[in-house]
Amino acid sequence: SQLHPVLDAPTAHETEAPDLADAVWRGLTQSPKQLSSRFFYDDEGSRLFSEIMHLPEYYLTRCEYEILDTYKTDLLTLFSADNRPFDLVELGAGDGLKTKLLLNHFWNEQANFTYTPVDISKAALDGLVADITQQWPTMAVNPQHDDYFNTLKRLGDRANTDGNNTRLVVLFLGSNIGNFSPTEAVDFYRQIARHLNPGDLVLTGFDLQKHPAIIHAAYNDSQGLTRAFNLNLLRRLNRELGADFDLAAFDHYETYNPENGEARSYLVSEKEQLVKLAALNLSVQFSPGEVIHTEVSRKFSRAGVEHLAQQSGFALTNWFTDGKAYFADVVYQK
Ligand code: AVJ
Repeated sequence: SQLHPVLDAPTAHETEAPDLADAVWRGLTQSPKQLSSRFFYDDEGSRLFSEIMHLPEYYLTRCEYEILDTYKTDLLTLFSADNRPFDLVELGAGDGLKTKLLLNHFWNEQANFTYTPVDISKAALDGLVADITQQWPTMAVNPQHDDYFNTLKRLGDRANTDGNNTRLVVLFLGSNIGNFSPTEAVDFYRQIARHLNPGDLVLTGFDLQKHPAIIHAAYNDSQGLTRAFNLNLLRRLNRELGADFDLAAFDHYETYNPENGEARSYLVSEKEQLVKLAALNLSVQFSPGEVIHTEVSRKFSRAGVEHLAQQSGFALTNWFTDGKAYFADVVYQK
């Protein structure tokens, strides 16, 4: 599809992602305070998220697993259309739980493909690659320890130099897209689109709008894992920025607004307190009940998913859902 020429200008995401120190400085000196959810995923955060995926309340992973299992044959037909080899480029691969289901099917069908998992957690990526080489010693795997935006640059380079026939299939599963604002999502997909060739595909997992209580419970689990995941961000700042956050003096709080589909996570200061961040030479005052906003997990309508495709230069070709229609895995074609 054709993109508007203005989109060829570099965008904010193609410059270096701001490092932790800069982002934390800005986030904690503004009002209301905020920290980006992309800082959740240190090694401990990635481990906690793997546990969250097994929670009874966290339906997202099970629903997506069901979809991929049900439609794996259809997906292989789409990915390998015209007998072209394909490269599965997975953004934010994590522990690859759901992807292994696809890899297993593609391998058994003797599909001609390579797997390129991308993750910012070295531990998660190493674990995934170890698993895969153990299970399929001769599978072509090219792990990329990097963030999405750097990887997108490389995707672009490959698209420009590749003389071969390989179809790029970008996987962005698990409703990771939900962490982006609507504007960021369009920007992100436009960047992907710019680097892809006609016939290349993107498979995205979208968590869908449903009864608000079901969504709220997924981010407010009874075992307190989501709470630990949220608070781990403060532990990371203590370690990496010499901060002295008292983890017992902050609480986890979740809201879901069914009018706009936004689940929002906060850390709440339990009392009046002063927190020092030595590496930033910064002291931050908290009033009782004051919050740090840490995450948005956006829930989509079908119209929203269609709109994103239109806005970013893709055609929506397939819409796969689980039996309860809680979640959708959607194919966009360039
Ligand atoms: C990995 C971003 C999809 O938003 O559902 C899980 C992260 N946060 N519980 C989500 C998360 C709290 C998750 N994503």
